[in-house]
Amino acid sequence: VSQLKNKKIAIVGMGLTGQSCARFLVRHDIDAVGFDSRSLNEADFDIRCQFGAFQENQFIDFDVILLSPGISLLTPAIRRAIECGVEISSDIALFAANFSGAIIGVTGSNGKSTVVSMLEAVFLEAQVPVALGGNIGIPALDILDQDIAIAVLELSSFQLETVSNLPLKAAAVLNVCEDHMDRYPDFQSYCAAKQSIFDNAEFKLANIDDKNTWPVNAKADAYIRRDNQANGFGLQFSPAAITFDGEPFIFANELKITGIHNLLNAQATCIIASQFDVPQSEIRNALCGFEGLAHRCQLIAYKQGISWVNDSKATNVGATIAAIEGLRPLVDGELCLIAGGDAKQADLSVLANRIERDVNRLITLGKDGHILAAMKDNSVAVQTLQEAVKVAANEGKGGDMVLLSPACASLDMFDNYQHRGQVFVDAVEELL
Ligand code: UMA
Ligand code: ADP
Repeated sequence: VSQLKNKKIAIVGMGLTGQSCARFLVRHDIDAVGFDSRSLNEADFDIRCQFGAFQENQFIDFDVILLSPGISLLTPAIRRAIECGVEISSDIALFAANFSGAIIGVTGSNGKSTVVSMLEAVFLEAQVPVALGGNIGIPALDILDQDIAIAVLELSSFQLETVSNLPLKAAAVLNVCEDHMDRYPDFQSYCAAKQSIFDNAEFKLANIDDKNTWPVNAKADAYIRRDNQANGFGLQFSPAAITFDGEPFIFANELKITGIHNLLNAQATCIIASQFDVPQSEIRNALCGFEGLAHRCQLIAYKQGISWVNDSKATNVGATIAAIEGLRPLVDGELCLIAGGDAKQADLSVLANRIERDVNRLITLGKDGHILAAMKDNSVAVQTLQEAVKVAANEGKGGDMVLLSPACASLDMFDNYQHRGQVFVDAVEELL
């Protein structure tokens, strides 16, 4: 904190992150100015603010910018400030510099929220004081003053762009697939942002099947894997289980959540928790009691003999592939997929084989729905999610599953993925 005293600080972006930075600085009696390109009301904030479109030279006279993750480093006013020698920092960097406990960082295109929530459950079971922060929706600085030994941070690629050498006790890159391609020049830049989580991490966990998750100039200490191995945690199929030292440790049917992807999430949790010496019995208890998070492959209703599943959080292709792979084996009848939205410039064609093979009926909506619609004969394009639910109900029969797993962001039609999920839940509730 002392390094920030007497510096000219701009907080750029006054959403959740910017507001948490402002509160932190005010608590430490440090002055800053907040900026946001929306026109907001200054009275709502703890610091002086300026609102409106960013001018190219707006930030060049500051010493430090605390940048929100939703604002790209390529924004002209930010680029200009960097050229002029302004230091870019963030809430995550401030958190790491001021937290005295152990930090665990989890990134990846999918599974971050699930894994950090599983870790929280495991540490609580072991009576280790823990808190979650970061991309999950709780700004990291808001957990700084809690009396905790371990902070588990969900870190997005955006958040990783504005920190370097994060001192992490353990770091994981769970998986990567194309996401946020509207923000990165290419897929490799997105992967590089994720891989940077390892730069100063003591224990590095990557995914053996995905080289894009591996540390660049170092070796991973452990891998998430789909095979069984003599030492450490692994996976077996039929019967599906997480294994330890070659033997079943938790069978899939002991968990309340479904899908191979969730077994892999649980496996990642086992590996990280073991690094912190949590006894295996407590890891097991916590994972077997874990209910799963809303909007992620969540069974929300069983109506007219049809299972209705809300996977609104599937905002990229990897999540939708995981949902189809995980849920298809549970369906006796037909699988009807509702998908589409804003693909964020990702290549959706990697879904084509899955849809062709495992989806019986496809209902599409949203900005990029037409790209998906072309992948299946007789797909139905609709204008609203309510209409999608009606079509799915009219055409469905007992034993079927209707799965909302859009493979796209929701922002073309909804406030966020929670809103999209709730609209789906409400529409299903209205069915007789
Ligand atoms: N803003 C500008 N100019 C711009 C863009 C944004 O002024 O060009 C302003 C907006 O008007 C708004 C503020 O910046 O007032 C929003 O900042 P933000 O987009 O960084 O959002 P926050 O409210 O600070 O929330 C962020 C994360 N949002 C993003 O990364 C987009 C939240 O993740 C996170 O929970 C929160 O910090 C706490 O750490 C959300 C998210 O969508 C859930 N994340 C993406 C994802 O999961 O795919 C990465
Ligand atoms: P994130 O925080 O990374 O977005 P979530 O746990 O919120 O991850 O899950 C987001 C979406 O990804 C959901 O649709 C969920 O079913 C799916 N998912 C969760 N874990 C995995 C995984 N390991 N691999 C692929 N998809 C996953």
